[in-house]
Amino acid sequence: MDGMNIVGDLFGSGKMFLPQVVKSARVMKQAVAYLTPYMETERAAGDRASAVNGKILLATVKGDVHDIGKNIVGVVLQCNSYDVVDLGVMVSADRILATAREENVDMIGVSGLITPSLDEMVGLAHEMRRQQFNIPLLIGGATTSRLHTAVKIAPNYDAPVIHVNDASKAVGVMSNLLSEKVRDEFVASIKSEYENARETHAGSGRQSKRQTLAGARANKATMDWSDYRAPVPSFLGTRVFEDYDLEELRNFIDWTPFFRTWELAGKFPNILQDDIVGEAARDLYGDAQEMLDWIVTDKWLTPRAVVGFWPANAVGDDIMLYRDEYRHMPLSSIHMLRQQMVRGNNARPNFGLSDFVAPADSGARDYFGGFVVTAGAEIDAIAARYEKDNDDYNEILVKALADRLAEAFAERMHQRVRTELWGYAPEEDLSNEALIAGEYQGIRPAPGYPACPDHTEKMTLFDILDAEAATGVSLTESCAMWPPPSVAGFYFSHPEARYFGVGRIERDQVEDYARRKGIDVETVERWLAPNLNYNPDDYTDRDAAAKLATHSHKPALLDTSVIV
Ligand code: B1M
Repeated sequence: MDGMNIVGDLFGSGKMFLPQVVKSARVMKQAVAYLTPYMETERAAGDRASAVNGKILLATVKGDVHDIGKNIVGVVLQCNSYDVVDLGVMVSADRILATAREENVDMIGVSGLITPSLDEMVGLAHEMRRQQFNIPLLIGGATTSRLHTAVKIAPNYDAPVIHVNDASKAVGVMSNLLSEKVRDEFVASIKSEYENARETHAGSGRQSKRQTLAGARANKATMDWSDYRAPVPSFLGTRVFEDYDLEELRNFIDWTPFFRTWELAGKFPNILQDDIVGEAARDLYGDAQEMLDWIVTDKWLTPRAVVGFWPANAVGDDIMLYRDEYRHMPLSSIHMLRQQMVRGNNARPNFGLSDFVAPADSGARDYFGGFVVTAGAEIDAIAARYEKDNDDYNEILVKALADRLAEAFAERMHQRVRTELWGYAPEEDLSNEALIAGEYQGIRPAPGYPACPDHTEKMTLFDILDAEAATGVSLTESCAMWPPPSVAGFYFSHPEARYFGVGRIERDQVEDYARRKGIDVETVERWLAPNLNYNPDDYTDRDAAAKLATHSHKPALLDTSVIV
């Protein structure tokens, strides 16, 4: 424990790096596991007081499957002598709160990486107030933010609600909250900081000026469809790829994000020679290569994919997929969003992904593709074995490698799509670096990413690919994918297709989008919360009904759900 305190201090002061901390924690955890029966006997005999600083419950919220960040936080806290009750992933508010009572924890820390998790956190705070809890609630995970915590979560609960940016901050926050000496001052300063954040946010009104949806559509990106004709893919419908060769996928790994997961900043391969993190990066890379050898040689994982192509045309902002080349029978509609930012004198277009598919009235026969890939469902059992052995280091390592293989699989399948399966770039011959830099024709945006931030479009994609039956990947209620090392996305072939961020959108687009999808405005607002350029609370039901009534007379609005 004394040794771990030194490790914790060195990590806090930037003299030790995460992989070294997690490895040290492994030694401590395994030693503690050995000593626990003796310590419990001593404790029962009243010989020894508990050496624990405090107790926290950690969980990834309902519907979300990401846990590497949460696990790292857990290890760092344990290194600093905090007791951690980790409930794992996809944990409901009810279970979190029941366990918090049972375990008598000092605080709760929740993690989430996708937009729907933000709403779960708001619900949890609300429920904590209703059930009269008074322990602090800590919020973490990519997509959470100090601002969202201050504006949306904290007002629902009376005890402290604090955003924790990364693992290195978690210890400070927890120790401040548990210290009789500094607690009140710390809580007051967070309270006033969040109050200020709320005021600034409320005062800022609209984040920035947006144009109407009609204006944005008038400024869409236009392609010359007589110039580019996508070739007919080598098959229409779906194709399943079972038990994909791991050795082949290994060559497509992008290593830079792997080091970011371990909080080592720098680009691969230069990071291996970095003056500051080089040594830690080299050790980690060596361990990763050794584990990859085992994964490949002993076939620890069974990667599976499904890829599909359909005849398609853009219909307004949506992409209509047809059952066959006659294009009379729609199969489904993929709903897309459009940028509404004001771009000076409209010198740059307001992009929507449908701009990259030939419009139905262009006379061009276009195609559209979709995919789901997974590195393998076995990851859960492999990680559980390491967890049982108190080996957080290898548990995190194997999960991070499975994530890399999932992304490598998406990269490799995309390459095969361009050169062979769709075959619109048969001559392409690019190095892995060029692939990572995206130096090829076409794009593969994924639902949830900035160009198509609505996670629910995965439901349509899964449906048309019959993805669960084909790959074993399923969607949670928040549209996260299980198993976690999985990626789902769309293929666009047009040479001018490019990535962009939809950014913030206005109420007129949300209403239009809700109508196209055949769902209510409030549901769209929940799924697209970070993209709204307005506060949904400012719209009463009556306003919304009135607006809908006005809009429904506008012929420019398109209702593809009726066509489908
Ligand atoms: Co994806 N992904 N991803 N992804 N991915 C994000 C999260 C995203 C933000 C990228 C983006 O759009 N810019 C985006 C979510 C957008 C949104 O919803 N708002 C996204 C998406 C959309 C997706 C998919 C849905 C894409 C698709 O296929 N359609 C898909 C979903 C996967 C699934 O559902 N199973 C997907 C897939 C993947 C990969 C498999 C390729 C891969 C691994 C995912 C995984 O974790 N299993 C991946 C990755 C690597 C990322 C990014 C690039 C990095 C995530 C990560 O591992 N970070 C991420 C973008 C980003 O974060 N910049 C992104 C490292 C990790 C250690 O950090 O978990 O944040 P993190 O934890 C930190 C802190 O947040 C904090 O401390 C930790 C350590 O410092 N913290 C806490 C976390 N929990 C805490 C709890 C606390 C305190 C602090 O309590 C006390």
